[in-house]
Parts: sequence; structure tokens; C-alpha cells
Amino acid sequence: MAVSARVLLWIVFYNVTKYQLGKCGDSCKYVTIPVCGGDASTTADFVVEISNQESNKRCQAGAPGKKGPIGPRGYKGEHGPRGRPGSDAQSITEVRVKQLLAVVLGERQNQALQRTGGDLCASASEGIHRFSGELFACDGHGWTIIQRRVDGSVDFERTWVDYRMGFGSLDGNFWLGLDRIHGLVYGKSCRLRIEVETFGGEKGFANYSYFSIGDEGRKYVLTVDGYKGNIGDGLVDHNGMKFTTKDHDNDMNPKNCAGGYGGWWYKSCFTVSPNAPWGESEGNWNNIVWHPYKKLREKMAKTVMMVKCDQSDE
Ligand SMILES: [Ca+2]
Repeated sequence: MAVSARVLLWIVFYNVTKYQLGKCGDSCKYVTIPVCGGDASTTADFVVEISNQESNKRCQAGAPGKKGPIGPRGYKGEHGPRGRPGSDAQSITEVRVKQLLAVVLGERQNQALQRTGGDLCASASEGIHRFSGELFACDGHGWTIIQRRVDGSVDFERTWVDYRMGFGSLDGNFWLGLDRIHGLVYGKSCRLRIEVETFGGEKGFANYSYFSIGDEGRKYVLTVDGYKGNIGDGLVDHNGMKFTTKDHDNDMNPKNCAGGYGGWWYKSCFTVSPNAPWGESEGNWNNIVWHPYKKLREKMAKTVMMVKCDQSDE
């Protein structure tokens, strides 16, 4: 009898757990089946009935248990695809550093030059002299040289930064630099003298009783007045113009006048070009010209631009 009861119980248990809602029959009276939230022991019929009708209610989920521990770290992800080729970051960095240096050096130069009173070469002999830590070329007659061309050894087709900082050799071809020039003449009454010489050795000059240029914020705008000389007022068309280089177009031409002629105070575009390529080419406008003087018949072999600030407004 006991064996038979165990068999029946096993059958009932098997059916109930297998089908959940199955009948275990009249013969099974007692079975131990866990009932959600209820008795641990009851009749099989009751269990089945409850399972059929109320198991969902009784077996509703209780409050969530505690969070389990953090699982192990996942595998390392795939290597991403190769990025696009970068731009010329090195060059960009170099340019920015150069520009920053130019600003810093320009400020220092301006401060040093303004302290000197602007009359650097008043009593200096011809040659290179140091004033306030900076080197300058003097002509020996009180003029400070800001530009000189004597041959084609120095390229004047330069960038804005180069024209701002200056380039070349003080004992030969050079451009003093717009920041230095501005520092020389800022707040002072200065004169400008330009001397030219043709390849045939003919010389001429242009004097201006007033010369000044703005700072970089005003694009080094040119102001000249009071022309006297024997080569014609070549700067009359450039007066009031901003400085333009091949990479900074501030002229009044739809195109950039500086392309191929060096930096200058172009209008649209020029009647004189002291910073143009040096040489004795036959091409029109392709060399250093002072149009009011020789038109396009003769190019200039030498040019010198000098300032003298013998009256201080400070
Ligand atoms: Ca332009």
C-alpha cells in the first residue's frame, strides 16, 4: 500500500510539475507541492484548483531582491577604422608659432624704438648700429634705412609675417619690417627719402616731408605728404593705402596686386614697385619700376628707402 501510494504521489507530482495545470485524479490525496505564499502541504486537487484559478495572483512577483555583484569586465572592443589623413598640422603649427613670435617681437621692438625718440641715426656713421637692443642700418647722414635693393640675392616675394618681421641682411638687401618701421615713426614727425638708380647708373630721389604708417590693426596704412624730388611723386597713388602681401589682400583690385611683385601699399595696383623682383627683364611691370620717372623704359637696379624723425611730438 505504501509503495502504491508513493507511485501515485510521484505520478501526481510529475503531472503537476510537468503540466502545471493538470489534474492528478481522485486517488491522490496528499502531495507536497510548494504553493506561493500558502501552505507547504495540501491536497493535490486543491493545489491543481489553485494553480488553475489563482496561481497567477498568488505567484505575483514580490519586491526585487538585492542587486547582484558586478560582473567581470568585458572583452576589449575592436580596433576602430583608420581615420582620415590629417592636414598639414606641422605647417599650421609652425605658422601660428611664427605669427605669435612676430606679435611678441613686434611689441618689444615697438616699445624699444619708441623709447629712442625715433631719431636713431642722427649722429651715427654709415653702417650697422645697435639701438635699444636692435640693429639698424644708417646711411651716415642721419637717415635710418628701412628698405634697400642692390641685387637679386634676396627674394622679396614674401608673406605678411615676413613683411611684418622684416627679412634680408642689413648690409645688403633687406626690408626692416612693418612693426619696426611703425615703431620708428609712431607719434613722431618723420620724413621719408627714396633714392633710386637705373641699371645705367642714373640716380634720382624723392623726399616726403611727412611719412607715417599705421599699426597692424590698421594694416600699416601709408600716409605721406610734401613731395620734393626729381623722379616724380610715385607715392601719390599709394597714399592712404593698406599694405598687401601675396597672402594678405588689402588692396582695391578685385585680384591681389601682390602676386609676383612683393608686398607694398597697393591701390589697384601700382605706379612704383620697390619690392618687385630684381632684374633687367624686358617684361613690362615685372621689375622694380618708378613709373613717373622712367615709365617702363628702364628698371631700377637699386632702391633705398630711409626715414628721419628729427622732431618728436612726445
Ligand atoms: Ca584685392
